[in-house]
Amino acid sequence: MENYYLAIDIGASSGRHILGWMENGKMRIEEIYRFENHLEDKDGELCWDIERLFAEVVKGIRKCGELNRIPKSIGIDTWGVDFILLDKDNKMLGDAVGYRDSRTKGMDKKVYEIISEKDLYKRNGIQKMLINTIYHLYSVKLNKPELLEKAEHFLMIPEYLNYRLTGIMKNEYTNATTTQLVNAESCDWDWELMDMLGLPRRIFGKLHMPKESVGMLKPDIAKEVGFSSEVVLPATHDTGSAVLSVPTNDEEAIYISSGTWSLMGIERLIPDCTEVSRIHNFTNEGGYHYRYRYLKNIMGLWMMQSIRKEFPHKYTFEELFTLAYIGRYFKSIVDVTDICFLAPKSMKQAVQEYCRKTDQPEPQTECELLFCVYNSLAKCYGDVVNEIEKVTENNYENIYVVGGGCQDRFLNRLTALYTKKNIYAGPVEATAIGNLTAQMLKADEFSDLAHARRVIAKSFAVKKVNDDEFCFED
Ligand code: LFR
Repeated sequence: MENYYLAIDIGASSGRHILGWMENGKMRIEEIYRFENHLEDKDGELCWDIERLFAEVVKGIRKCGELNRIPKSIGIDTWGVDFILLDKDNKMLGDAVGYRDSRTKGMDKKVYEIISEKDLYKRNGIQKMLINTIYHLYSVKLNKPELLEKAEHFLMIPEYLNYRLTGIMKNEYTNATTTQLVNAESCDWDWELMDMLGLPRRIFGKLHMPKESVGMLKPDIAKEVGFSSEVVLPATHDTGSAVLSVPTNDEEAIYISSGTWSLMGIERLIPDCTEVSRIHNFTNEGGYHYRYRYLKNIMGLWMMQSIRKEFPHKYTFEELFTLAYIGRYFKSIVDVTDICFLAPKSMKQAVQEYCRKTDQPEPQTECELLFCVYNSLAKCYGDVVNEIEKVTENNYENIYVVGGGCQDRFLNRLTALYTKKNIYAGPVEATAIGNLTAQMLKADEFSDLAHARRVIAKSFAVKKVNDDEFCFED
């Protein structure tokens, strides 16, 4: 009988339950459940429907019982940054407001009145993004102070789901670093910073590391799903899990975790919180085994997903590639890290407006629009590679694209053109594989991370991007 492990990987647009097990020295995975996710407007705020997400989590777990493949452990990862506050009776305070909500507008200035941007970066090395938890919490403090006054617990999304499954609250390190409230050296909450900002220390719990146990499913949940199992902590930040499964032990490799966001960077053993690093706006997110993800957030496939929603036809990916290829004569470029693309009412209009403001021709057709976004994304990848090489004073030959977005052959081809590196694409389910890997490391299926990565490299398709595809000579 195999030992099964269950990864529950929830992204901004969908969630999935993936069973993993070892077979003849290779990791095998099978998706057993999938569900939709999206932000929705609730009383003027962009929120996650956390009750529905929890119900979906339970439904997917029940599927394991139906299939008679009972997992030895279960791990949940989600996007970072977002949190839930609980009161003294462990009841949720307010809503699960999503990171794209505009409540953080102007909060950077407010925070910098207390601590300068430079000093903040020196402490945690986290890139400045208005989506970071620190700005959301500060907005709650200024605009809904009663919530923070009543709050007894701060849980990030996966931690809240774990709590609902087990009755146990545990904060996890990798996701905590996305709050911008964790000190990069001590790898613990920055209590001094919290005091400065007037955030109550009491709500933040001890930080736990990936591989630690959360607890067993509560009896009522076990009854509902038909079995009991241990919930463990993977890298609960999805990007932490995705990077764990980059299929190489080459310390000199650049990765792109490609999904709703494109997270591009390298793995390092020590953080870089210098002024040079800050100016380039690189982040030092906490990873498995105290590794750091030195990377940049790029708006990623979110722009493509949003544009597709505005098209009157539902094109297949192949059709989209063809349309984009036809538009290759169109040369306007937008900055895909610009905040105007975070949550626009219409992505098409946001792109057009950006071009207008920067005195470039506006894309009119679907072909032009698609190519403009693809081209801009890939150009940004090229720029980020240059920045990584400059800041680290190193050269890199290979880029590993992991996650759902690695299936985008058109983007991969443009990435090769702009970066002039070897591009390797795969695995597609990187985040779930990383989640499973942490669980399997806990269960001693692998001796260490290097062993796990060797197994991942031979278990899943990783394809070198072929230079002959989509000719751009003309
Ligand atoms: C990717 C991701 C990024 C984080 C963004 C917001 O899914 O987790 O790493 O910056 O979502 O949480």
